[in-house]
Formats: sequence, C-alpha cells, structure tokens
Amino acid sequence: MAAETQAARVGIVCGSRSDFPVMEKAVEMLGKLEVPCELHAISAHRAPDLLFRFVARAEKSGIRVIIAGAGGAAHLPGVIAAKTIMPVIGVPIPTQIGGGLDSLLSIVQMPKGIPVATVAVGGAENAALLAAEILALSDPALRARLVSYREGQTRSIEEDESNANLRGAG
Ligand code: RP5
Repeated sequence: MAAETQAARVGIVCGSRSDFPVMEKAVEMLGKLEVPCELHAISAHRAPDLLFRFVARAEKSGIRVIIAGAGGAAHLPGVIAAKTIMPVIGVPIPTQIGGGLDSLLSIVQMPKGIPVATVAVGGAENAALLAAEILALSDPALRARLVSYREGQTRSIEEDESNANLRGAG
C-alpha cells in the first residue's frame, strides 16, 4: 500500500496487516514531517521471497531507511537488516506475552554483525522520528522541520495549564 504518491524515502514493513494500527502511527508522523513513505505487510516466514524482492527494490529506489514492525518471534527486522546496508529500525508489536516482551527481545537482541535499532514496544512514532533524523543528516530542510516539531512539543508542555504557576519562574 503506497502511503504517498511521491517517491518514498522510508520503507515501512510489518509482518501482518494486524500490525497496521501500530505502524500507521509511523506513517502519520512521517506525513507531519513531509517525508514520503510506503507501508507494506510482508511476513518474513510466510512470504520470504516477496520480502527479499521488496528489499532489492528499495535498494534501487529512493528509500534510505527501513522501519520494520513485528510481533512474537519477531525476526522480520533482522532478516531485512541482513539483506541491506540501509539502517533498519525495529518496532516491537504489542502481544499477549508481557505486553510484547517476546517481540522486544526478539528484535533488540540481534546477534553481533547485523544491527537493528530498536524502539519501545509499539513505539512507531519514535521509529519515524529516528528515520527522519537519519535522513536529516543530509537534508537541511527536513532538519529544520524536526527542530520546529521539537519546539512545538516543548511549547505545548510549557503552555499547559497545569504549569501556569511556573511561567516566567527563574
Ligand atoms: C507476526 O505475527 C506479525 O508481525 C504479527 O505481529 C503477528 C501476528 O500475525 P497475524 O497472525 O495477525 O497475521 O508475524
């Protein structure tokens, strides 16, 4: 499923359509930052050839970072990372086991040699922000949008009514 019509710079893959509610948060965040992306559901164990085709195509297209979400014995991010030099960010999907502890450990405990940068369980927004930060290293306009995003979130906390008595305090 293409989330944008412009050439994608971030490829988002998850193991099942049941992961979409989590991974769509990454699509939304990248949209806010004006980073084109595309979202796919490709199981690493049920459709490995299709997954490899996706990675090979991503290598040749404008995709520069991959976000991969999976639940349970979550091998998808590691398998993708094994097939590409592009940075891969793993999103552990919440499950019935310890709220997603199985997914978290499966993704974060990559054996040496093939890294996967892992965010919190369900942390698709942070995966998108990290992907944008990687792209921003060579994109000053995107860097400026990230700075503005951070300023906005700081401002919304400072302006929260619960902090009214701290305004102007040294
Ligand atoms: C993993 O198994 C997927 O990433 C998903 O989180 C989990 C369950 O998949 P479905 O049974 O919903 O297709 O491969």
